[in-house]
Amino acid sequence: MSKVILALGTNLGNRKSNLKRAIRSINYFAGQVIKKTTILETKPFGVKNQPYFLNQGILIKTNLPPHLLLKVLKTIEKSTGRFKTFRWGPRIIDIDILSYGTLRISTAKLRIPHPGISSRKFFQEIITKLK
Ligand code: PH2
Ligand code: MG
Ligand code: MG
Repeated sequence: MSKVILALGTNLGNRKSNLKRAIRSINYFAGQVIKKTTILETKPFGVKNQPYFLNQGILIKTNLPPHLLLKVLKTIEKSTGRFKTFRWGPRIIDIDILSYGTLRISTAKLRIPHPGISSRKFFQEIITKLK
């Protein structure tokens, strides 16, 4: 059983309800949600001309190995209504793996810890709050 920190982000549709629905599915299909941060409203980075995001962090316990977890999270993104836009563009829901126990992985599909942690203040806030 591993402890995994996930970051959720949404800036389209009913953002609060997108977070709620995604967290329910994560709890059911990916692993038990044991902690949640408060919801943060954040200025968009990367592509600036888009709606503000709601971001939230959760800590889960999972038995899924990292690549399978990634696959399950992608499926949950789709079932929550995510459709393709563009890199850093607006989205209904984004679920990113920030850390997976003490593991370090670097493959074409998956990097853990998340490579954006050092440049994104809210990722760091999420990690501090969930540790
Ligand atoms: N996600 C992005 C691009 N920009 N900006 C904020 N504030 N929050 C995000 O989660 C975010 C973003 C692509 O993953
Ligand atoms: Mg992201
Ligand atoms: Mg993502």
